[in-house]
Amino acid sequence: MKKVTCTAPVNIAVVKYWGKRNEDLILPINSSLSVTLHQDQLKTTTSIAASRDFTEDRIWLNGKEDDINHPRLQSCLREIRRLARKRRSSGSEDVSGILNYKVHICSINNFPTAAGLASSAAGYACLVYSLAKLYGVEGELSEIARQGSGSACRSMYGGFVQWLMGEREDGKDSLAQQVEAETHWPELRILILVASAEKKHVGSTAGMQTSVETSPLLKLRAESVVPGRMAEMIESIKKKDFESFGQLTMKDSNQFHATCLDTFPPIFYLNQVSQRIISLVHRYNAHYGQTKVAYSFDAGPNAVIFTLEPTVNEFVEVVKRSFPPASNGDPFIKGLPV
Ligand code: 2P0
Repeated sequence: MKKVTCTAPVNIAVVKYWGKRNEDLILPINSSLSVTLHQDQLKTTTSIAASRDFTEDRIWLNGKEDDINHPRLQSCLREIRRLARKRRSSGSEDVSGILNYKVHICSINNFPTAAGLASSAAGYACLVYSLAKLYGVEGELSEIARQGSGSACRSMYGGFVQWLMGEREDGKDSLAQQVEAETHWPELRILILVASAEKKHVGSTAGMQTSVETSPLLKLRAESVVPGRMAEMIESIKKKDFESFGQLTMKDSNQFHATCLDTFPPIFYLNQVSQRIISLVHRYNAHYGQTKVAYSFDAGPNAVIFTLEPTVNEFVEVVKRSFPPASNGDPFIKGLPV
């Protein structure tokens, strides 16, 4: 029996991925860029055991057995095993024993999956990394993680990460790449404000498919807006220019939600609490005459707030004043250094 355990953190996109040009290989219509959280924060932990006593591959997610035959899960398993066989035939370390064994996979998130916080990104990144460790596979793995869930390829690296859309039909150049390491901008902080822990009504995979089919704004965004925005975002990160980073982050989130509204039938991810948070952030920034905090929303109503360390306590107080803790709990989760 051989066993490995690994963790992978959630990532939050500041230039959003929305839309595929190839559904099977998960090739996007635009490049995207994200910030990966620290390993000890919102993360997935996966343990994989391989044993000659196992009669079939099996998987448990948060303690409940799930379908191992899910096509995306099978893609990841198949691709890592293919690389392991290639490695074996090229005379590298002998992993022949465990390659013939079945695996049992246990994966848990340390955050509520229902809150809709990029659980598939951390989950597939962790699965692919753990499988690679089990079989002794090294090298570029983001191409495989991408085939589990698009955003997962960005969680294969820490810090600031871009996912290059690539041009090739086979997806070999659609890879994640670190832009700056996690040590680059130590003052940057992320807060997560839970506006609703309900499960989202329209999943990302189905939602982006309808957007590609029906939204002219999405096409315009992918072709004419994102290329320039990626370059500006990378520059603002390299310069640690929060004014520019924050503005680009908010504009990109807003444009993503505009494409959701432009989708037919329209998709609404933001709720009234999200809208109040947006107004609060703009009022706060207007008070100081500069961008001190920035919001970003994914395929759900929960807000991700980016700010710098000296602003955290004051902004948290402002949020608490605007959203007094309800009887069912505090809407504010925690301030996370990235
Ligand atoms: C992102 N999202 O860039 C964007 C922003 C949601 C909004 O990546 O079909 O779960 O598995 O490739 O990766 C959500 O999409 O979709 C997502 P699939 P995924 O983070």
